[in-house]
Amino acid sequence: MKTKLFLLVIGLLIAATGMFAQTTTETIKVNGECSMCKARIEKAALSVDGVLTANWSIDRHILTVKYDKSKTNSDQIQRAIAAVGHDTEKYRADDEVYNNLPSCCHYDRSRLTPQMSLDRKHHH
Ligand SMILES: [Cu+2]
Repeated sequence: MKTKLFLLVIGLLIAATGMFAQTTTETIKVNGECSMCKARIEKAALSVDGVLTANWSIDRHILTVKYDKSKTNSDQIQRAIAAVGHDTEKYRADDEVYNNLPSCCHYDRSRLTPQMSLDRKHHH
């Protein structure tokens, strides 16, 4: 009987831990060109509440983000990045914002063709 209770308590503890620590790591394709882009992309990702780490690879154009699933999601992070001028796999940056980037940051937009435009997507 005692063993059963013990297992129940352990089970509850594991469930409770799972509820609080919902950290996940994800890789997202993000368009960019140089180290300035890297700084801009990572800053935008980290500005999202719940994002713990962000690292964008200049060579691979891949952002690796670690975030708390109970606070944010991939969509929100991609929206924040598109808002500063970088196309992600899901969201296309506003043309005006993109055009205002320094010329060294003008990446080839045909490399990624996100279907959703940022301004047409409403918040949930
Ligand atoms: Cu750049």
